[in-house]
Amino acid sequence: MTLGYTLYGSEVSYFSGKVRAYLRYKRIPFSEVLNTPDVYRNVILPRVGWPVIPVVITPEDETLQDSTEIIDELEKRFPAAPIYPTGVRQRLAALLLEVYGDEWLKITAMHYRWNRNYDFAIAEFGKMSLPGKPAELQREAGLKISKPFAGALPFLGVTPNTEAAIEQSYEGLLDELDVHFKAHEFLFGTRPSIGDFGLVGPLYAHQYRDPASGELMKARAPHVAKWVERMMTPPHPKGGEFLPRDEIPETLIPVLARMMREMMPVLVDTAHKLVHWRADNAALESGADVPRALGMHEFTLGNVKEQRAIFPFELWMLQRPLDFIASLEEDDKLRAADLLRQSGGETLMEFPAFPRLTRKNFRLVLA
Ligand SMILES: N[C@@H](CCC(=O)N[C@@H](CS)C(=O)NCC(=O)O)C(=O)O
Repeated sequence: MTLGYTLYGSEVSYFSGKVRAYLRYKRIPFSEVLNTPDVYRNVILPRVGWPVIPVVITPEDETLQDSTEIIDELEKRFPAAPIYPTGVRQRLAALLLEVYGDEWLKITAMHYRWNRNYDFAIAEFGKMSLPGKPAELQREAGLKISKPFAGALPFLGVTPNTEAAIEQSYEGLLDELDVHFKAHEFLFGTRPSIGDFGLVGPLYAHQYRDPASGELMKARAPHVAKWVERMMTPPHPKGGEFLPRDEIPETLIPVLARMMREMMPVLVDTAHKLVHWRADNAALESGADVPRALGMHEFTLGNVKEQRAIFPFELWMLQRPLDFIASLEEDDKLRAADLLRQSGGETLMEFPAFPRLTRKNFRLVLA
């Protein structure tokens, strides 16, 4: 018998860290089960249809998948200490930073894991695959099951051409966040928000726990490392407050500006590509599967250009802040626009239209 909720995931996994941190902050009773091959075969594939973590099973035996859907469902069931700020600017910034953490920092996380922490990562994947078996066997298994992950690097635009730009961008982000977390416990005060949970995905498993990355974080940005520790071991679960008067600390503007500069051109181009794909597939109806990738496009990071895959899933995530902006009344919309202008994100006020996306049976589909 398990108590409460079951989280299927692992310490090495990006989105498991996001959900684990959330469950701990909300003091939701859960047990965590490692995603061994048996678990994929007996639990995840039959319930979800494809191999992915994290998966949460509720006490009523319902299956939840995708960290965002898990968190939103649990927010309904455990409404005390909401992690969505009510202030317009804080809420918008939190939703945006969730998108940035979930979708863009994958590039950073995957680069550091597979180019800077390779042996550790293989050993960890091996332990997951063959728990308790000799290291040599685990290494073999680790090499095998890590292939799709390590092999994803070029699709994320991680190539020898972009490595230096990725590290420069990440170090810049660390510096910016370090200034912020020197003064604030979390992004918007003493309570973590959905933005904090989005950022801790990459910043815990890959960038704190993987040893070479952890050394870099602790040496260069000790306040970020302390924030990761607060996220994973909440100092006041179900407590803390968002800053009064919907304040956005000045120290977050450079972080939002970095997101807008790096990620926004990719999101805009992804929207155009999805419009074209929809036109080319005019016969498809609502509920039709949307491909995981729509070919490749060029992106720019720092001074370099590279190719990466076009991921429509990123627009499903972007719908969240876009829907929020669209829901605002005039005065609030002006406040949101003002924050976006300060961060170089005006594009979001007039983001190009694209076919609406939703999820059905744990898959991305046309709405
Ligand atoms: N957007 C999903 C992504 C889940 C995800 O990418 N999980 C990774 C491990 S952290 C995985 O299992 N990937 C396998 C795959 O994507 O094929 C979430 O928020 O949960």
